[in-house]
Amino acid sequence: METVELLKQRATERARQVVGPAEIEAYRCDGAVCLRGIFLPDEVELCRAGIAANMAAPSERANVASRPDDPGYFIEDFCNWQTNRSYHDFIFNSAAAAAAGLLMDCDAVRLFHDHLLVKEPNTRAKTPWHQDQPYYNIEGKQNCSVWAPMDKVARAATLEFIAGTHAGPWLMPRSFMSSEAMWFPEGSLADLPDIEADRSAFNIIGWELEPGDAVFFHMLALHAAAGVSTGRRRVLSIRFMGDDITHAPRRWRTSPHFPGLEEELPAGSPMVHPLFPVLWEKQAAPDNGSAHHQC
Ligand SMILES: O=C(O)CCC(=O)C(=O)O
Repeated sequence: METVELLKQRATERARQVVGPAEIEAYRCDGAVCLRGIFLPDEVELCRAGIAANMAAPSERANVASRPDDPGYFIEDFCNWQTNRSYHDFIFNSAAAAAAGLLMDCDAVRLFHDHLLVKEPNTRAKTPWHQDQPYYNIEGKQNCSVWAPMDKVARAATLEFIAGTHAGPWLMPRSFMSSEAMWFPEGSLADLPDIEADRSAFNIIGWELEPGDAVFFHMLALHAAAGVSTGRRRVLSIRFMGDDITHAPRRWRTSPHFPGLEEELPAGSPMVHPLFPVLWEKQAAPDNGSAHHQC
């Protein structure tokens, strides 16, 4: 039987093999970095099993993000790690949290939530340009999400980012389907520029991906994805929090929603709560010699 300690040590070793000074620098400067082969083949199988179980019985938080006349289907679901054993083991035992810890340069990594994003073949629905953090109930800069595809993803269908946008400012979150301002009140944050009107004006980055590869990105990095053609595109995103993250209860229903959390974690509290377990802690390690340069 593998002990929790042994699994954690292995995950940290694996993350250290994949995350070096170049990856840390790319994350710091661009707000997104591709980590090739961060997940092992049996972890990909584990995550696929979790997605199959999730799709067979979506939670009451699930949301269809494609229109009824879409030839494909885009479904999202959130916060299932406590009931989905495969998600639990994938999140707790893979190198994802350790890699996020190295990229964020923090002492401890907590789970924020899991987010399923499946586009079935021929899904026309695009994921519009957006930042993630304005939809959430957290403040702080040390944060990281991993977008982990469990199918091959072509460059044309991958998650794209505008390098450097993680430095801010926060931009207006809108509903994907109707573009409504359902979170911050209309006019309270600047709107996004029309990126698709002139893509060449922006430093857009993105990677063709194989199962096992994943993209790690900051929750303020502007990102978007196209629809898909013939293949499925099964993705699990895992959201991580670093040392400086605090609770920011909102007057509106956040996405995802954590009902009743405000009574337990007042505004400004660190996210110390069983809903957000610690997944990784920095061990005393020799300095890898990386220095911070100007981005
Ligand atoms: O998978 C997608 O289409 C969008 C993913 C995304 O926006 C995210 O993981 O934050």
